[in-house]
Amino acid sequence: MSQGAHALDLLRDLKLPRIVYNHPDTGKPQRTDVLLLSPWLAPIVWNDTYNLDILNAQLAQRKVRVGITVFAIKKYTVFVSTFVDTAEKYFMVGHKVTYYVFTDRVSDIPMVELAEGRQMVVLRVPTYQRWQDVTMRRMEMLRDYSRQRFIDEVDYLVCVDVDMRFSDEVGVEILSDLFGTLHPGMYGLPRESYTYERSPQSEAYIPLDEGDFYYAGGFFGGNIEEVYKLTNFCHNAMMTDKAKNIEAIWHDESYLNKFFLYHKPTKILSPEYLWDDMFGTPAFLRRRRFLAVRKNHNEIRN
Ligand code: UD2
Repeated sequence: MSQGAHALDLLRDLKLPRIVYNHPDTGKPQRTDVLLLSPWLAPIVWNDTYNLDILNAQLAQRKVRVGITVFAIKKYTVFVSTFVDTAEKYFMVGHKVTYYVFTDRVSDIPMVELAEGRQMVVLRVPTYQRWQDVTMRRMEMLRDYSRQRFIDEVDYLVCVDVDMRFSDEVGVEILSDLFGTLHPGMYGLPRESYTYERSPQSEAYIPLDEGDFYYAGGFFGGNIEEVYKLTNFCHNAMMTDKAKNIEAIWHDESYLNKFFLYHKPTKILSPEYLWDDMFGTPAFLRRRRFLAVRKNHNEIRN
């Protein structure tokens, strides 16, 4: 039997359970204080705009497998235990999750007890002297591992910074073919003030009259094909610039913003999904789900 026929056979036994919830009101938008849809009809995910029970039931039916990647290179291994401990509490609870921890210091990665259906894979990778290269080379490694490994192991990848902690639910509402996250520091600002790369010589260049949102480098993802396209684009653009001795202003984040401008994400996460308490707690922010951990940049990067 072909693989395709076998996959269809499995669907014969599909059960559609009854779920009871409030009737959606067609005359009443879920929220009026924030943008809920991009001009290309990608949902922007905010609290009080979705029903997680419905989404959980839908994705559990598909037995979705989620990979979450973090890089803990050099001293950043200190962030791993808080990251994983808090993810166990809040990230994709009840679903199949694989943590992929990329590191140059395998023996420094703590063993954390994980819930059923969850596992951790530690991947030894090279390091770079400059912190800028450490953060930028993530794109190359994510691309290569997507092809070698992730494509066979998971349905979606969530690629995040490690110096973070979960402090509230981050569930399957984030999943989509390709998703990015609104940067908390640029939220609500006019496009001209976004810190895109403004030099036309760079592959990351975005002119002043273009740009939808400013996306954060620390939280993006999608299915493996889309993450492959994204990381491949960013890595190649960085290499082209490097050959000309150019480095974009915000490193990988600048190239990510260029990619998203012309390959629009199919879902956008609100700043609830990447917040830093130094930006306060504005009224539109009903939940703070994933928070930056305080760090001394000089001390930790050197
Ligand atoms: C922002 C972005 C980050 C990246 C960077 C580029 C957010 C929250 N963060 O973070 O994603 O685009 O700008 O300038 O949007 N790392 C190591 N070891 C090192 C240095 C870095 O493992 O020695 C890894 C680690 O996973 C870290 C990530 O690289 O979380 C980004 O580095 P950062 O957090 O120091 O950069 P930051 O805070 O400027």
